[in-house]
Amino acid sequence: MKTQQFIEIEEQYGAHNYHPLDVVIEQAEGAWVYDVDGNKFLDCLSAYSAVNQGHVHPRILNAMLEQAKKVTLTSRAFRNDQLPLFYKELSEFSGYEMSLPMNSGAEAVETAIKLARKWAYRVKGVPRHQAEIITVEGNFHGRTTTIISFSTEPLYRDDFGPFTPGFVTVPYGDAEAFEKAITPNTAAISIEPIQGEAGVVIPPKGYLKKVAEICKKHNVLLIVDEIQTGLCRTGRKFAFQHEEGVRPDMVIIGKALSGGFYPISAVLADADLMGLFQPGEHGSTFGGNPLAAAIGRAAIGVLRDEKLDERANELGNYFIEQLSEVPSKHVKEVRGRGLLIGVELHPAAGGARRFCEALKARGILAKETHDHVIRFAPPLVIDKETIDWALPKIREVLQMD
Ligand code: IF1
Repeated sequence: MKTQQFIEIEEQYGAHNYHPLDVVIEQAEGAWVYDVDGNKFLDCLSAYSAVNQGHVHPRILNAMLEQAKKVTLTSRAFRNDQLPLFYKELSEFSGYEMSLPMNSGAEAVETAIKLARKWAYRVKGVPRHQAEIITVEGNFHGRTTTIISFSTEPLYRDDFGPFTPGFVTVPYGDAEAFEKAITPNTAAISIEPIQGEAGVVIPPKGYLKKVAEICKKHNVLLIVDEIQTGLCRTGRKFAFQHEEGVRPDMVIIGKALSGGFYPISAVLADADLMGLFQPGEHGSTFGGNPLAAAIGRAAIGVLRDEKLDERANELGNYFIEQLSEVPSKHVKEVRGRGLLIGVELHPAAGGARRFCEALKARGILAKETHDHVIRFAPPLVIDKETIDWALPKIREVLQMD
């Protein structure tokens, strides 16, 4: 079967909740993907940063296959021999004392919300069911009904109410507005250190540090969503580490926690906070299963042993610098940290989608975000030669009429 046939079947039988580029991928390795017509593409999306370790990383694949032969699912009614080692690995990697494993990113966000609320009632003394969580404009934390309740994107939200109460929105990048919004009932603020979906939006320098200080001062928890920015993507293990002295109370991770093999997410926190969860209060059939734990251990091992943070930092600086030097009437701004890069186009450019189509025709898969931004986020195992292969093609596309 060829591309067009696959697309027809998909359109007929599948829900139309996406508008993908018309490329049907059947295989992948490292930074490269291959379609059903025999074309090869450089992946500049990395499944939204889920394959930081590169597609089908052999070490993670091996861990998955070996574990799948032994035991895949026990439920948390019984213990398994992989989860303890996964916890330990996560703690050593992150510097947080404990973690709670879930599956999708959205579930981990829900977990953090529940933990923040419990902390508000049991520790801070907020009257029951009055806890507020402050969120920011342009946020993206997932698709559940509670999470879309504090989305500011009409497309994600408007047809799906009624909404979960208990959320307040302030502008992103404005620490003062955050401080003003704090009430005695405020449990937490939740932020992405860089807003991915909003178009690789980097807040002003010092913002996160300021927010962290305000949190301390007012006894409010700082929750950082590192689902997209964490696990080496931005040139640090976590993007919050770009500012010195910031240590969030909770860090949410997902995506690359499995290197793309399996949905694995987690909330990281110290024992005084994570210890608030009591048996029965939270859980998931698949969360922390032995297959996930074995995959997660290998995925973390790859990030650490291949020093993918350093690699993302070096190659990201190079890629951003090179992109910044492209003379193009369409480009408004090139911005990024590590290998999370956004090229924002002027509105007159006619939208980023046609540029992504043109990149695809030249063997590069990138995805527009919010109409005017092209996102470049290749797997972190990409090398300089491959970036140098892509640059002339990107240049050509940015210089189209
Ligand atoms: C889709 C976007 C990216 C996330 C942050 C939580 C989640 C995500 C910071 C939820 C997920 C994904 C979801 C995916 C596309 C993608 C995305 F454009 F939609 F916003 F990456 F930029 N926090 N982001 O970025 O994690 O439940 O999906 O595992 O198609 O919705 P999830």
